[in-house]
Amino acid sequence: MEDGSPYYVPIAPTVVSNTPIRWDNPTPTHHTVTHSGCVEDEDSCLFDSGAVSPGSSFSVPGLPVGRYTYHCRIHPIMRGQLIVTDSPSTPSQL
Ligand SMILES: [Cu+2]
Repeated sequence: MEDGSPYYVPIAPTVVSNTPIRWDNPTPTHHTVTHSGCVEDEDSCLFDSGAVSPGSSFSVPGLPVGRYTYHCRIHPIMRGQLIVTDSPSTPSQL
């Protein structure tokens, strides 16, 4: 996370499925990491950090293959994307 655009750095990282993912918050303000599904449809909510305080971090144990958009509940302008693939060398076309 960063104070300025694009806020979530890198903006669209690619990670391997079922590998733990961590977001660090080095900024002086609280942020959240909220999967878009948590706002659009409760049933498709895969991760929602709640407020992550300055200097702390948020982790998920791993996600299935897919493309996940997420945002900060506190700052709606903060948006990011996460791409989860089977293999880091062969990104799947989604
Ligand atoms: Cu924020």
